Amino acid sequence: MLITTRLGREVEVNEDYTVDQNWAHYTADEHARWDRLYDRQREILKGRACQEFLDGLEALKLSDGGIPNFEELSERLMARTGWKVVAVPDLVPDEVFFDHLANRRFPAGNFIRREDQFNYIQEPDVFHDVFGHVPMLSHPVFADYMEAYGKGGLAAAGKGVLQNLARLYWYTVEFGLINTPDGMRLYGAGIVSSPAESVFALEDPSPNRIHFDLERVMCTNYRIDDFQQSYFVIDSFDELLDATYQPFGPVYDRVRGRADYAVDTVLASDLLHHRGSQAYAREKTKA
Ligand code: HBI
Ligand code: FE
Repeated sequence: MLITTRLGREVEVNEDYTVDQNWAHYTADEHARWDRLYDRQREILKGRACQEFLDGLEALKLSDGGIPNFEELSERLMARTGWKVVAVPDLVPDEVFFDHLANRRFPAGNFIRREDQFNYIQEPDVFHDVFGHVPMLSHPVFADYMEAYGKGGLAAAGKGVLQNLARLYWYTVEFGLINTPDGMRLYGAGIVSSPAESVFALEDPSPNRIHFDLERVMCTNYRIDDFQQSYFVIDSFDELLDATYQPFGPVYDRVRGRADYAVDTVLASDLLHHRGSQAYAREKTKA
């Protein structure tokens, strides 16, 4: 079928919104841009990203030179956790997205940001999707968590709780932090693919760092326009998977229709790792 992407491109896609990655079509400039994005981010992530992420990056050979070929990447990933990477031209509809995850397929954008978007792009391009998301999919427990999330999404359809589920994804898969014996580390794809947020999320006194709690997260608003004002911290990936291994039906019943927490709220019941000064967000509002 023919769809129009949010950037106004008309693209022919399969029923499940996938396309051919068309690896031969990347220009030398585009491959070189991947390499520069990779090198910069790899340096920033030393001592900041969790070991599971860094191990995935090595194991999947995402630094082989140029934009990874999804077929070769999928072979390596498949051997580890049974996941594969499929190409999509844009964000896909929620149900389609959930169906891919529930079947251990990660939909990754096949285009790379332009040079003038080197530091920031709102759309998920191949660098965010592959560098940011795919390394964690080589970790068996995280791989199961992503499948469980997809299944939870399919079960959420028509129940009025999609927003709650989207927040879970946001505060874990995209912006999650993890405690390790060496200190707090990053695992969220939105953070590890952003040079500025990699430093901010971990080191800035501004944001709250609150221990992960499934229902708390599902009721908390998030920012799409700037750094988060609260991050949620897990102790282990088992903690994350355990939280999603209960039937989501009763969880949905408890969170449906509940009032939202603001992005900077701290509750008496929160297990706080760091109470944010919110100085950064306040400065931004003044400006
Ligand atoms: N599509 N390609 C793509 N990537 C995403 O991260 C994505 C999506 N569609 C929907 C979606 N994310 C979220 O709205 C869900 O997690 C709720
Ligand atoms: Fe993402």
